[in-house]
Amino acid sequence: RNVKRYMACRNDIRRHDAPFIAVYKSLIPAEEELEKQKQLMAKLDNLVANEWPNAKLYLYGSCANSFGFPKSDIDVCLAIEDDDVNKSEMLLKLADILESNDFQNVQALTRARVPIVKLMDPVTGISCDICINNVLAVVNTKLLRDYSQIDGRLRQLAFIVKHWAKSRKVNETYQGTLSSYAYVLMCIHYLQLRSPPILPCLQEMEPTYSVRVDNIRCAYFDNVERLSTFGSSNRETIAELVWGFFNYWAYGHDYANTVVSVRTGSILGKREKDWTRRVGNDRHLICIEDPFETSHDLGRVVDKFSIRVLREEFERAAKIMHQDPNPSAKLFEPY
Ligand code: 3AT
Ligand code: MG
Repeated sequence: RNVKRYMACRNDIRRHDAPFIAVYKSLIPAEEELEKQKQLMAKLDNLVANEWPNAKLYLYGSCANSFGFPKSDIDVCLAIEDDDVNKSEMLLKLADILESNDFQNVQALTRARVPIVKLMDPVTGISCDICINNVLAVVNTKLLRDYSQIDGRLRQLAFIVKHWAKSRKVNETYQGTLSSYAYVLMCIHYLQLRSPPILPCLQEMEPTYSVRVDNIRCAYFDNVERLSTFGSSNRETIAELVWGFFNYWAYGHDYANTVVSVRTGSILGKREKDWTRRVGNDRHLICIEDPFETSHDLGRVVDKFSIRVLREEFERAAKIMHQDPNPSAKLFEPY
C-alpha cells in the first residue's frame, strides 16, 4: 500500500513538471545576449592588452558558470602575474583608459572588500565589474559550469532556486541571506546525494585539471563530456527535485551539527571543521563549505535574524510544493 501511495504522490507531483520547465525556459538568456557579452569582452581584451601585455581577462560568475539570468551584469577578472601589483593604482589606470574610450558610469571602487572598476558599455548596454587577480572565483566558476554539463537537471533546479530566492528576497548577502553561488552549491550537493546520484563528486575523482591559486590546490576531474550519462539511472524529474530540495532544507537538514560539502560529495560534521562556535562575526548557523577555500563557510553571512527568515522561506516553499494546486505560480510570488 505504501508503494501505491508513493507512486500516486509521485505522479501527482510530476503533473507540475511542464509548468516548472516553462519557468526555467523563460529564464534562459537569449543567444544574442551572449553575443553582446562576447563583443564587449573582445573590446576590453584589446584595451587591456595594449596597456598590460602580460595580463589576461576572464569572465566569472553567473555570466560564465551557465547559471546566469537575462540582463545580468557581467563579472570580469583581470589576471596579471606580477608579485607587486598595486591593485588600486591599476584600477585607477584602468578607469582612465575606459573613460577615454567612451565607456559610461566608470567608477573605481578601490576600498571595497573586492576592489573593482564599474563600467557601462553604451554599445551593448551591458554593465560590468572588473576586479584584479580574483583567480579563485574564475576557478570556482569553471567548477560550476563543469557540473552543469553533466546533467541538465542541475541547471533547471538552480535556475528555479535562484528565481525563488530573488523573488522572496533571500538572495541578499548584505542583509544576511545567501549568495547565488551558495544556492548553486546547495543544488549541486543535493543532486550528489540523490540515490542513485544525479551528479558525481568531481573533486574525489582522478584529477584531469589542476591549478594552484593563492596556495590552494584546485584539482578535479574535468572531462565532463565523459560523464554525460552519469545520472541517467535516476529518473527523478524537475518537480520532484524542487520538492525534495525544499523539503530537505525545511525539514531534513541538521542545522545544529552539519555542513554540506560539494568537495567531498557528503555531509560533514561541524566538529571536524571546528565550526561549532561563533568566531568574530562567523556564526555558522547554516554551513556550506566552499569547494576550494575549505575554511570558508558561505553561510557565514547569515545571522540569528536572517536564519529565521531563511528557514521560514524554505518551509513556505516546501508547503507550497506539498499542498498548493499550482506551485509553479505560488512559489515565486514576490515577497
Ligand atoms: P547572480 O546571477 O549575479 O545573482 P552570480 O553567479 O554572478 O549570480 P554572485 O554575484 O553571488 O553570483 O557571485 C559572482 C561570482 O563570484 C560567483 C563566484 O564565482 C564568486 N563568488 C561569489 N561569492 C563568493 C564567495 N563567498 N566565495 C568565493 N567565491 C565567491
Ligand atoms: Mg553576478
